[in-house]
Amino acid sequence: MRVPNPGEKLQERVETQKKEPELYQVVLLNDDYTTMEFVVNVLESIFEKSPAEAFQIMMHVHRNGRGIAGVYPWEVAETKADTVRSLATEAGFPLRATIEEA
Ligand code: TYC
Repeated sequence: MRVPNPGEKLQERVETQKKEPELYQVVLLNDDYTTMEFVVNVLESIFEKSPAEAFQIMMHVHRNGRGIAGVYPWEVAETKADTVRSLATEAGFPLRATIEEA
């Protein structure tokens, strides 16, 4: 360690640490095969949307190719996206869900 000369102030070194983002979006992607009803059900059951909001989000994804199902801390977002994937696989639909920094 460097010893400061008498009278010399030790310069405080501020570490600039990059923080992980706090919140993540679960993004649903459109496809031609998953039924509208299935996507609405997913939005209601996994993302706790009202029937009207679920329908709106589903139609947004259908028209625009992608849309945000919800915004959560990383663990929650990951779990919800996993649940979407396994429900879709079980039902034989190719519905995809991804996670992005919010
Ligand atoms: N495009 C699908 C259809 O016409 C509906 C759909 C909406 C699929 C949203 C996926 O994330 C999705 N049946």
